[in-house]
Amino acid sequence: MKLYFSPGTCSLSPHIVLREAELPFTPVKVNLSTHTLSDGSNYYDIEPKGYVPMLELDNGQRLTEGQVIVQYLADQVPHKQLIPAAGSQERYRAQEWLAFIATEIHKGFSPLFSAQLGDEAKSFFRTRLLTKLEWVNRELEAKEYLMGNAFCVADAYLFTVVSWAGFMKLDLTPFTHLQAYMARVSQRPAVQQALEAEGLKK
Ligand SMILES: N[C@@H](CCC(=O)N[C@@H](CS)C(=O)NCC(=O)O)C(=O)O
Repeated sequence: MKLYFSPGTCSLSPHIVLREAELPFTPVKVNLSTHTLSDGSNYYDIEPKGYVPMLELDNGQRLTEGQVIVQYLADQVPHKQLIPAAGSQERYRAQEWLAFIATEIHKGFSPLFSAQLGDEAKSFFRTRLLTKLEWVNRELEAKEYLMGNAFCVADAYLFTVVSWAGFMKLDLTPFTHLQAYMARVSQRPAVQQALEAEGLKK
């Protein structure tokens, strides 16, 4: 398999999951400023939406959408229990988290990265995003991970997007449970390996 990624972006989530799953893969770095690969090829010719992450399977099929990619990966290694079994009530719970992270948190950050938006607009989006994170913080009060006491692929995704908070002037200090959670997830060996491989280790 090949993972098309760009360091520190949302592709860190499937990168972490690949390492949690101990699945062999080849990372392919995408320059998102130019949408090119290191050999100069146009990324839009490979992924017409121009987004990372993209997973290329050994049979040549290409999968996009981070929340789908991480479920595919987890389903390849059921013994690792990275997500509840398909069809179970708990699986829908995990999907509920993945969808919330994708639509409310991941895409909640997007306006903050915009070069077009001014400070006033960004302040509006920052406040809105903080209300979502406040809810997540409350959810984490009595849990180690989003699904309870076991790490799940949704944790790789939440960790990835919340790690952008520092760059975006989001003050997480009131969110003590979320902060403890971020520290907990960051200590996982697979997370450390992924951060190291992407050149993100402090
Ligand atoms: N819907 C996609 C969105 C992925 C996405 O937003 N990727 C960003 C990086 S975090 C990207 O590739 N941006 C490049 C661009 O907008 O051209 C998913 O959930 O996987």
